[in-house]
Amino acid sequence: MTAISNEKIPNNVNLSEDKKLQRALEQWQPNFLSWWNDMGPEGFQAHNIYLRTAISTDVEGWAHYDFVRMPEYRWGIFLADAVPERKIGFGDMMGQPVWQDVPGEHRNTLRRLIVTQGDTEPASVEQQRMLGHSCPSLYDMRNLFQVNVEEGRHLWAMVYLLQRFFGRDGREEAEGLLERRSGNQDKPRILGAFNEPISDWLSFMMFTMFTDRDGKYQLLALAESGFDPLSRTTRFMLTEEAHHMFVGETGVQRIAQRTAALMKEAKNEDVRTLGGIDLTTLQKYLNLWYSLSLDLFGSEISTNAASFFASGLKGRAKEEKFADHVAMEGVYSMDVPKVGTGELIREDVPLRSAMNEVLRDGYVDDCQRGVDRWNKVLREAGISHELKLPSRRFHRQQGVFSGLHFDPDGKPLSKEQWEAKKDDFLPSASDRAYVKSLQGKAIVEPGQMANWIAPPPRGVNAKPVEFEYVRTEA
Ligand code: BYC
Ligand code: FE
Ligand code: FE
Repeated sequence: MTAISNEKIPNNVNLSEDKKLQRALEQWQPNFLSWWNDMGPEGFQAHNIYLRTAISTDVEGWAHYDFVRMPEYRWGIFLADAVPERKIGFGDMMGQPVWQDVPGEHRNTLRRLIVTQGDTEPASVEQQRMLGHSCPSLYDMRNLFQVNVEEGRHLWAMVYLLQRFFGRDGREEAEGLLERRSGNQDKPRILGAFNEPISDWLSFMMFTMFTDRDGKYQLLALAESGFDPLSRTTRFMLTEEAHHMFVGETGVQRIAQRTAALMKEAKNEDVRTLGGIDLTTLQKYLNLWYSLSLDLFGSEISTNAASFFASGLKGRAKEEKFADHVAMEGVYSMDVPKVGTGELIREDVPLRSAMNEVLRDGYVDDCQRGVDRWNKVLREAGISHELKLPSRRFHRQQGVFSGLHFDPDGKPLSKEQWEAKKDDFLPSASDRAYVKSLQGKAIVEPGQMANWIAPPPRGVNAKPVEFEYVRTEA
C-alpha cells in the first residue's frame, strides 16, 4: 500500500526529501489556485460537494468520499507503484531497462508530449465552467465537479513531471499551462477539441463519452512509455479516467431512455413537443464530438508517431497484446485520398508510421461498445431507430481527410453538397438553441431530474439518488 502523505501538497513521491522540487511546486500551487478560482466552476466554489479524493493509491484508498469545497480539494502527486525490473516494451530500445530520468536525446520530444497531455486537462475545466448553472440534477452537478477536480489533478500530474525532470524549461511550461485559455484567439489551448465550447449538458455528456475516451487511449499509450515516471503517473490517472467516461456513457444512456419514453407519449413521436431531446439531435451531437475526438489521434500517417514509437516514448494501448513489439516490418493498409482528386486509394503504410491509426482502431471499437449499449436501451424500449458512429472520414480537421468532405457514411461530397447538407449532420444553430432552451435553470431540488433525462439507477457511493450531493452549507 502506498500511503499519501498529509503535507501541503499531498504526494507519494517523497516530496519533502526534494526541497528544490517542493519549493518549485509550492510556488506553482498559488498560481494553480488562482487559475482554478478564475477558470474553474463558476458560482460553486464555496459550496460543499460530495467528492471522492485519493488518500492512498491502492484499491481501497483512492476512493474516499467526503464533503469538500472545491478550492480545498486535495490536489496532489500520485504515482502508481513501480514495477520492479521494468523493461522498455517496444521500439528500438526494446528490452533495455526503463529510464528513471529523461534521456538527453529525447528531452524535447518528451516535453512536448507531456505539455500536450497536460494542456488538455485545464482546457476541459475551462470549457465546462458554466455548466453548474444549468445542471439537470444535483447528482449530475456533483459528477461534473468530480470530473473537474480530477482534471485539475491530472494537470498536477503533468506539472510534477515538468518541474521534476525538465528544469527551467519545465517551470516555464508549467506556467504556460495556466496561461493558455480554451477558445481564446490569442492564446488557445493546443489541440482542436479543447477549444470548442461546451455550453450545454448534452455536449458535456458527449464530450465525456468521446473526448475523455481519447484521454483513456492516449494515457494507455503513454503508460507503456520507457520513461518510467510518465508510465507510473498515467497509470494512476487511468483509474480516475474511468469515472469520466462513466459520466458520459450513462448520461447519454439516460437521455436515450427518456427520449424513448417520450416518443411513446408524443404525437408522431415528436418529443420536442414534450420537451425531450429527439434522436436526430442526439445523433448530430454524437457526430460532432466523435469526429472532433478522432482528430485528437493526429494524422493517419505520422512521422511523429513513428519516432515516438521507435524511441520508446509512446507505445500502443496494451502493448503486450501485440505479437511484434518492434514493428519494423509489416504495413497497415488504409484507404487514403489521392492527392488532388480526393479519390480513395488503398495504400500500404509502414506500420510505425501508422501508429496513430492503430491507437484510433482501439478507440473506435471502444466507442462502438458504448453506442451498442445505448441502442440496447432504445431497443428494449421498443424503438427500432439506432444511433451510429459516423465514418472516420466524416468532418475531419486533422490527417489525410482534412479539407475534404464526406457524409456520415463516408461518401465523398463536393464542397457545395457539404454546405447544403451540413446542418443535417451536425448540430445547427437552431438545434443548439433548442438544447439550450431545455436547460435554462439548474434543477437543485435533491432527487429531482430535468424532463429530458431519466434518473440514474443508483446514486454515488451507495447513497440514494435523492441525496443532497451539493450543499450551500457544511
Ligand atoms: N488539434 O503527426 P501528427 C485528455 C498537430 S485527451 C490540433 O498528425 P502526432 C483529456 C500535432 O501536434 C488526451 N493540432 O500528430 C480528455 C503536430 O503539430 P506539430 C490528450 C493537432 O504528433 C478530456 C501536427 O498536428 N493527450 O487527456 O503524431 C478531458 C502534425 O501531427 C491535432 C495527448 O494528446 C489536433 N487534434 O500526434 C481532459 C497525448 N492533432 O508537431 C483531458 C500527447 C495533431 O507539427 N500527445 N495536431 O507542431 C500526442 O501524443 C500527440 O501530440 C498527438 C498528435 C496524438 C496529439
Ligand atoms: Fe484528464
Ligand atoms: Fe478525463
